[in-house]
Amino acid sequence: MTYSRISSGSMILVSLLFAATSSVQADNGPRPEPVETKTVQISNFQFQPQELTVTAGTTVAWLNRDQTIHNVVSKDGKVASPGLDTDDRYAVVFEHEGDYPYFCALHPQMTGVVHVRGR
Ligand SMILES: [Cu+2]
Repeated sequence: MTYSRISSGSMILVSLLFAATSSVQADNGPRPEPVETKTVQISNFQFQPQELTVTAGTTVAWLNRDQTIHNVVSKDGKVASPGLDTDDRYAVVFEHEGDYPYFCALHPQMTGVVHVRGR
């Protein structure tokens, strides 16, 4: 008796959760975000392009083309790659507008900036 009561209660809870999830999806509607990726090549101890302007929501990927390990870091911690070996890649999604200067901590003269603009 007690067991069957718990069981039916659980069923109702599951149904409510499912209904809530469904209605949230319906409210938002199918709106796939365009996923855009811009690549910054690291080559000859330089970020190329050194200055990059993207739309909010864009993924920026750094790709190390040098035979030297580099990394990509920013003072605000938004960008913080591990050491990138040759052909290693590191990507960050920039959701918010702003200017994001970054550099290579191993070669601090290597600098770059990502400008993120509104959609
Ligand atoms: Cu470097």
